[in-house]
Amino acid sequence: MNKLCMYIAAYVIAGNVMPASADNPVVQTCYTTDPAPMVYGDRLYVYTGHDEDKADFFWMQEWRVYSTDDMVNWTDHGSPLAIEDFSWGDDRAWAPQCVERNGRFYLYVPIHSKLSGTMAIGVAVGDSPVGPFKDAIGKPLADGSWDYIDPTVFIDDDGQAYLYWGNPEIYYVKLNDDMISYSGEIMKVEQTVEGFGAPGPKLRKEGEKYKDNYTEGPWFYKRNGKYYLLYAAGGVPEHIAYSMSDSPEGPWEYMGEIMPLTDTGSFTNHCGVVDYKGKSYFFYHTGKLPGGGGFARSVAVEQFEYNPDGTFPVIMPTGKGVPAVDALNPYGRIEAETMAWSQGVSTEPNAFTGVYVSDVHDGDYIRLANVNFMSGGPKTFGASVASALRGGTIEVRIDSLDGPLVATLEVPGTGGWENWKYLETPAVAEVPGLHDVYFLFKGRKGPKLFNIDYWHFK
Ligand code: FUB
Repeated sequence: MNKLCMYIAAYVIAGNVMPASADNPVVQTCYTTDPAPMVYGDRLYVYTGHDEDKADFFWMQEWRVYSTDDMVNWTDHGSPLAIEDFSWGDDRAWAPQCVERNGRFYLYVPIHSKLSGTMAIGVAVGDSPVGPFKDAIGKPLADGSWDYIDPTVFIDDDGQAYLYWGNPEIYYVKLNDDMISYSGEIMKVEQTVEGFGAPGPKLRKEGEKYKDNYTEGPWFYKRNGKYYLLYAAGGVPEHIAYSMSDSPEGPWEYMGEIMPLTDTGSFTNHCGVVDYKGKSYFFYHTGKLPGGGGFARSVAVEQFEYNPDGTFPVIMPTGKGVPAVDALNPYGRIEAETMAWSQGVSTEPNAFTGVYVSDVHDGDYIRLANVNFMSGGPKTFGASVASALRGGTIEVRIDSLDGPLVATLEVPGTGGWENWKYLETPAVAEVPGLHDVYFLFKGRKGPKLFNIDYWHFK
């Protein structure tokens, strides 16, 4: 038994319940959409769109990326790519997907093209999974149709990469090894009742009831020799359905619904699927964050198991989220923008510190899940903070917002919202083992209190 398992066993034997799952939606600091998970190294990254506050359409301006190594605590890496990074694009930063090839990261995105006045597919490249990314070719990879949205990329075992996309038609190309160009024509998939539950949009008969129909948001991959195409289906409101094939270019067989229609508060849905640390995860979006809705969506995740024959079970949206697959070690610098849940706070980027936690007000809090204090518990708690006003207090509590107090850090004014000061305070309680940790922010009611860049238990 390794050390972590021993601690977990001791915790459970002692009669404690493991505080081990995070809630949906995954991100609470802003609206996030169209999740595209990617495993690289020992982390899981999720690329998302970003619904603007109070939007009345998908007026989306940037893409964002989040990562985790335990499935419950997510680090906000900010926006690695935005509309202005494409000289030829001017609006609608819609559903992205990233893939790694030979140590470089290729991010495929739909964006409104100034050149055609319709939607187009762009490709950006970066040297790290969290960017920054830059337009790889200075022009669209595919342009000239309102159908050109929602690219999904997959590199097959023989090295051939495929890019699928489209609404309401389905298109694909074979990408060249450089990942920024393709060979041959853009192919259109023939939609049939057998393949997708209905003929293509132009051939559907008015008034006829079909099994289902492809709408948008394809997610293409291979597992155990079978190819999968998952997609939003049924028109709006959308559910998620899928088709399977023995070949990357079809023919496809319609397999049924994965996430049926339920009242998620969002009339779109958009999925991404990934295996990570031995478990399978289904990412999607809802309108469930406070203030959320059809144009204020949020990424959520469910764990699932494939049926023995490789087909999908039905997956329903939950508010519960997924169990932890690892514990968070708090003895080291942890970015403050790592959280299982938060209330009230936002995040902001800064060229010097990277992303930090901002908009901290009295009563706001951050929760971290499944934090392993190991045998002794911490001796000190410290944080790098900044405040242009009078500051406030960080109360560190475990297991609930009014759980045992571990430390209280007084934050003074530091002379600026980005004048960082590292401050430390002794821990007042021994809290060995696994706990959820709450940072509860207190201070004057009304104004912003302080910003936090990172924290540290010793
Ligand atoms: O986020 C904008 C659009 O909404 C996406 O491209 C579609 O898949 C739908 O989720």
